[in-house]
Parts: sequence; C-alpha cells; structure tokens
Amino acid sequence: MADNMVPGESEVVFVDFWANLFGMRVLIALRELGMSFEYIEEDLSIRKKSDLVLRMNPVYRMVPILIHRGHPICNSINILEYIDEVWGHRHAEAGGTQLLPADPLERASARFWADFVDHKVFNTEMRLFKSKGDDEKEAAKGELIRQLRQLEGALGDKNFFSGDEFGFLDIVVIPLSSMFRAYEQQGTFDLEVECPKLMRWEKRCKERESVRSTLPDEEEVYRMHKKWYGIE
Ligand SMILES: N[C@@H](CCC(=O)N[C@@H](CS)C(=O)NCC(=O)O)C(=O)O
Repeated sequence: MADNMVPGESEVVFVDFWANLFGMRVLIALRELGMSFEYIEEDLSIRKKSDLVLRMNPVYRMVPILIHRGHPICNSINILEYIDEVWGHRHAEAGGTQLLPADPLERASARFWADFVDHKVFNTEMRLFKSKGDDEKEAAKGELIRQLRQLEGALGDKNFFSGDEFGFLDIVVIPLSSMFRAYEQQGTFDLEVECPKLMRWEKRCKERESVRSTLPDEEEVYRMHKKWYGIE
C-alpha cells in the first residue's frame, strides 16, 4: 500500500480471518496470480464485526470479502470466479493458466464439486465435530469418509482435479487439508488408508508456494475450530 493511502483503500483489498478455510482459497488464488493486495484481518474470535465488514457484506456479515476499487465481492467461490474473470486472462497470457477450465463441461463439473464441498463436506465436518456419543460420531465419520472418497473419485488418477495444471477446484479443496489431521483425530481413522490418492494430491498441492505460504499451522486451525464448534 502506498504511504498516502488509507487502510482499505488500495485497489485490491482482502478482508479475512486467518483460520477461515473459505478465505484461504482466495489468498491462494491471489498468490497464484501474483497479485498485489492489501490484507485486513477481521478478528472473528471477538464476536463483534468491524464497520468495514458490516458495510461491505451487510447481507451475510461474513468474510472473506474481496474489495476491488471500493466494490465488495463476497463468497469465496464467487470471488475466485471474479479473480479469474478479471485477472485470469492476464495470467494466461503470461504463460500461466486460467483458474477455471476452458472447456464448459469441465467448468460445470468443477463448479459441481465445489458446491459439493461447500454443501456436503463442510456440513459433515460440522456433524463430526458436534457429534455426541459413539453412534452419532460413527455415522458422521462414515459419511465424511464416503464424501472424501467421492472427491477422490473426481480426482481419479490425475495430478490435479483438472489434469496437470493446478486450478480452481484444487484451490477450493486444498484448504480442507488444514482439517485433515483434525478429522483423523476426531474420528480416529487414517486418511492415508481411506483416501491414499487424495493424500498424494495434498502433498503435490503443498509443494506450491501459493499453498505453503497460505495454509496456517494445522494444530492452531484445529484449536480455533474446536472453539468455534464448542468442543473440549
Ligand atoms: N459461503 C461463504 C462462507 C463464509 C463463512 O462461512 N465465513 C465465516 C467464517 S468461517 C464467517 O465469516 N463467519 C462470521 C459469522 O458467521 O459471524 C464463503 O464461501 O465465503
């Protein structure tokens, strides 16, 4: 940010909370595209929203929020698509790739699995963390493993979800890996045994600077989520 600028008034501003898996998607995308941006931390641990969040996302009052030239874009998937539409071409022209696949069918499939993560996997994660008693926990754990295997099926034998290039769906899914060790501890299972291909994909993604520099310490994320879910 230039010296004469007011915080939040840079051309691209990103508002988020450090342990927010949804926000990590946006950070990875911005870093993949080599974008410069101003980061503003919204402390979700104190249950009072900043004026900036109330102004920029009055409907949901949630982060992440990307602010481009003063205009807010909300919801992580929507933000990834915006980033791709506005800056993805430049990246592609410079020898990189667009985040979303070029082929409409592949694009539709990537969006389908992104929706699956947001509406199925995250719900099951919550069920696992909030489960009371062995029966509930076993049911949630079984469901989570099934869903992760379905995701693994979408990956198939490819290096990344859309082939050889790291892209949109990888960015959507990889922040979940911050919780993989937490899933294992919470459900007492081994993901290496249950979803070996997904674990190899996780390692491949983590070789990327954009991912490595974004994902916070897993134990810290787990601690924060336990607080959120009100467990232990
Ligand atoms: N669907 C949204 C979900 C964002 C979301 O759930 N953000 C949470 C943090 S995990 C939040 O801001 N919560 C604040 C609150 O609910 O008060 C997205 O993909 O961006």
